Amino acid sequence: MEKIIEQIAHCIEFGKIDKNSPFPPDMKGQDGADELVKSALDSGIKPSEILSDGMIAAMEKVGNKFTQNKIFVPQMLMSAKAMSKAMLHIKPYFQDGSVQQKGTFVIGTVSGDLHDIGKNLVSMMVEGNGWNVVDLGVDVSAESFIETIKQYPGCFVGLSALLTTTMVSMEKIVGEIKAASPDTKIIIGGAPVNQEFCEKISADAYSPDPQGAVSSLNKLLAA
Ligand code: B1M
Repeated sequence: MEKIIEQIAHCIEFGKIDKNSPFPPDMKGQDGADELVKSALDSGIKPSEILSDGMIAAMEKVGNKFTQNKIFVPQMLMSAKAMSKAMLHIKPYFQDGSVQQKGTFVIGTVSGDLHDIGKNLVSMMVEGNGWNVVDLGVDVSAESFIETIKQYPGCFVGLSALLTTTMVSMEKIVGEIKAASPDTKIIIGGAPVNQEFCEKISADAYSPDPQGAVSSLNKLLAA
């Protein structure tokens, strides 16, 4: 593997966004994911190679470390920020078709619920795994999900809920999406929900964390 791709992966894994970012302290003053991805593209390395061997591979490591409690929310956010900044250089190649995305993932926090920190982490991890993510934000109604599903045929949907009271909204939204679009696959997550609830409301998968959401999506895509 090209050395610069290994450096990009290192920056994303440890949250080195760009040259000016002070974190992590042992990389102060060095190029970050932003500059390195630009240099790699300028030197003619394929964007798809930078994305899959450097950026996505690093985010997978980050997701696994988070699942295993080896890192926590702040470190994961720094990695996700490095990924997002680097992704700005790769995005034009999605539009011209030289980098293929896996599909579209429509995500939102269910109606009545304003918590978005976990949902944003899921959103960033899924984007970092090569999906087009449409993030509808918080307090999202069934109608809004259904309208968006129409705009992105074949998309997958993610619902997040943090309140026991909004688990009711989640159940209602799953029912309405399935009635309007029976083939749409729905992944649910958030602190109060679990596998048992997932089965009760007939969602397609439950994930306890962002890496789990990525794995569930990839499994549903392959099925
Ligand atoms: Co609220 N809040 N809050 N709150 N809040 C909780 C959730 C609560 C547990 C606190 C408590 O009482 N101990 C409690 C819920 C109790 C319950 O229902 N069982 C609660 C309450 C009651 C409330 C209010 C009702 C308080 C009030 O006004 N009386 C109110 C409700 C507002 C509303 O939504 N309508 C409220 C408001 C707020 C703030 C606005 C102040 C703020 C939210 C800010 C924001 O999100 N932008 C807030 C916060 C920050 C919290 C706590 C402290 C932290 C939540 C969080 O971000 N965790 C929380 C207590 C706690 O958890 N310690 C609490 C970190 C985040 C990374 O974890 O979101 O669980 P989490 O996401 C995880 C997984 O769940 C998973 O991945 C993430 C990473 O592992 N995941 C998914 C999440 N979505 C997923 C989707 C997937 C897959 C995985 O696939 C699609």
